[in-house]
Amino acid sequence: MRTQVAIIGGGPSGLLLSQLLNKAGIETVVLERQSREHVLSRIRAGVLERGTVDLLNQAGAGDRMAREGHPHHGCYLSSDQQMIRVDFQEACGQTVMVYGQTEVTRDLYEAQDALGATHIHGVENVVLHDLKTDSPYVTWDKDGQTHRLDTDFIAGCDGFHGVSRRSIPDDVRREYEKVYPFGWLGVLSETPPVCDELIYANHPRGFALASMRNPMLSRYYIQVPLTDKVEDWSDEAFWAELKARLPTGVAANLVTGPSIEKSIAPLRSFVSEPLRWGALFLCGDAAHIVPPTGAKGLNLATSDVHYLSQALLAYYGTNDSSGLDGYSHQALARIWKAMRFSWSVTTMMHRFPEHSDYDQQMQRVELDMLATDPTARKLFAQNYTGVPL
Ligand code: RFL
Ligand code: PHB
Repeated sequence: MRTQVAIIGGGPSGLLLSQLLNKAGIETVVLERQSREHVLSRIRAGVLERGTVDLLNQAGAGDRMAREGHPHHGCYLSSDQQMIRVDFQEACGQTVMVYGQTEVTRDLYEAQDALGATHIHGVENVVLHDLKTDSPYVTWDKDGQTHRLDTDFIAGCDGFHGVSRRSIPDDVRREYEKVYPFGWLGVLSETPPVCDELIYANHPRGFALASMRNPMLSRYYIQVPLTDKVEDWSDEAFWAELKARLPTGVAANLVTGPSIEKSIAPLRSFVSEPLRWGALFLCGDAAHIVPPTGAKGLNLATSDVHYLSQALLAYYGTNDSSGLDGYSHQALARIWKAMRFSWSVTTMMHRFPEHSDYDQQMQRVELDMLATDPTARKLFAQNYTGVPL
């Protein structure tokens, strides 16, 4: 079997890349470890930057998002009882789109089906071979047989636990990592959102986030110690803790109900450099992880895909390989900006076990600057809605 671009991983990065390339007549094969149903059952991101929305439209996968997504013109940061609104439109002329990653992924799978793109699910033991030669190939096991795919390039879109990043030799790869001493407990519930915009809450009991998917589907998170297990948290205990962390006036409007999903995600900042090794190019969570506080993970994955798809189009269109040569440098410049923003919002909003009164004062003054200084709000809004591609 032969293709032009082998794509490892059928999450949002892999599907979007495959879609953009197929639309331009470049052949791809997507190899995904899980079933399509499993990929579509993962509840993750909820906030899309303008650039991500544009890219989904360009990929021909934006129609349902235009009908069912919710443009947001601002968000709130709360500091104990104080509500600080950042008006994105006023601060930087941009908006974001609230539309779940699950829906993005579903739309991309449907767009791929319409183009007749090739996806192979249930692959095991994927191995990347001869990456530094002109004839790289991929092997995997399925149904008791080993299969082989010869290819020009390989896109590693297989997330943080995938095989692609680890195929770059240890002495070439440089990793930067910061692990935070807490996680987020997330709950999805079929209840009306407590507020019509997102609220990021800084509270002495810990961080909380009130988010949403649509007018009858809420997504809430609370900061929890890494030692907590999902089983430790009944729905009642979750709602009580969330209420305690939101400003009293907001908490009074909270509608509670049974959770339809509940999970804990640890928080981490991570970058692996370079993004290219011979024929292999890394995109999305395979190369970097941000803590979810800045809503950047999915958006960074799509910006990587934008740069890589442009580079591949130039290569196949006019034999111009400068985009491929510059991919790692170009994508990393944007990745590090999102790393800084995600780290700074995480640091400003959470309770850290080691934080002193001094650190608490630093949080207070940063929030106060956002409340009082239009320049501080502009910088926040520019980063939240996404630095230009
Ligand atoms: P994914 O989504 O992890 O997909 C990788 C795919 O590769 C498959 N795979 C393999 N396939 C073949 N062979 C192997 N050896 C393989 N190993 C793995 C996996 O099964 C999977 O299908 O990575 P991708 O495509 O790069 O997408 C990244 C995003 O999923 C991620 O950055 C976001 O979800 C992060 N994120 C958020 N991002 C935002 O932009 N805005 C948000 O509001 C936001 N909220 C969040 C988030 C992530 C969260 N969690 C759970 C980590 C909220 C949470 C709670
Ligand atoms: C979500 O709705 O899941 C969500 C929204 C904003 C974030 C993180 C997660 O910063």
